[in-house]
Amino acid sequence: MRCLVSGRQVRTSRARRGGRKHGITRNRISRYRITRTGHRGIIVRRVRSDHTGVLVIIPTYNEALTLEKALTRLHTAVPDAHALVVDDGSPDGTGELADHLSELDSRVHVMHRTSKRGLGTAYVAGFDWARRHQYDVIVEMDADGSHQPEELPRLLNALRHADLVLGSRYVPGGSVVNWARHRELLSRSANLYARLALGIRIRDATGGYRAFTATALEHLDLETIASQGYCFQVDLAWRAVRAGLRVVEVPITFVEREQGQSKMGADIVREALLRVSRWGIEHRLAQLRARLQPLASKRRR
Ligand SMILES: Nc1nc2c(ncn2[C@@H]2O[C@H](COP(=O)(O)OP(=O)(O)OP(=O)(O)O)[C@@H](O)[C@H]2O)c(=O)[nH]1
Ligand SMILES: [Mg+2]
Repeated sequence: MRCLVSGRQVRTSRARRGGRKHGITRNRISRYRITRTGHRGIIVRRVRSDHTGVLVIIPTYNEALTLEKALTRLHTAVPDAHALVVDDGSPDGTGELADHLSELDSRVHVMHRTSKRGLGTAYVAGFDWARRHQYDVIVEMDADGSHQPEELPRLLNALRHADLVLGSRYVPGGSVVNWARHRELLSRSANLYARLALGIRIRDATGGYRAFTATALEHLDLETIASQGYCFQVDLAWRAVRAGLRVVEVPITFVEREQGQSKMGADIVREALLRVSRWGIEHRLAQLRARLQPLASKRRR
């Protein structure tokens, strides 16, 4: 496995792997009850028991057909993981379904927001919840089955030697199943553009199957994130690289959703294009300034 910041090979020796499951400390927290915050109409339902260290955040909008299966698969693959469903008032009843599943399973938590406000803001709200409840590892995962929970143990294993692990469709061993050609082309082009504009080596910066250490998230300045759609993923990866975090990619098989509808739209593509272009220009200008500065000070002397 290669670290994308230093370019160094990351060691995963048996000796270093031994010990704790997933290399994660088990944090215990006190119980808490239904919390209602007036802030943006967010309601967090109760948690009934102490938890272990992994929280999988699952943002949902109209995923009633797929959510239950995703949670069942998650808990079969990683029984100790907790899940936080962040639902944006889905008209199809996803939020109510999530509440029901949470009643049945103490590992499932639900955050309700009153309206659809984008993937990025859903994750930022989830990250904040994870921080307040002291989870050690935070995972991003879609509800539509595209991100296979069976691959999560590999991501968690890789996190033993990284700050951020990106599930990657575009490194050797990674793949995409059943995607329409135009979707794959769009995704590959977006990644190529991000790589060139930002000068990063990440092959799949737009993917949304990831694992962070809690400490890594603290370095990402989450309160300043304005990205709403899927460029949020590029934003986070870019921030991680600039913060000098150890970012690694592990191959995943991304499977096109079989049920429900995609929320991908032209506005999301436009936002990504504009923001990545702006970050790229700012980055190149900063590089240029850094190169010119020694010349300018030499001339002054
Ligand atoms: N809370 C919340 N979740 C969202 C929002 N938009 C998308 N999601 C969820 O984010 C995840 C990814 O969205 P998808 O529509 O599957 O987008 P995608 O995976 O890029 O596109 P497809 O490959 O076409 O499925 C899913 O679990 C969605 O339900 C939103 O505005 N708010
Ligand atoms: Mg999807």
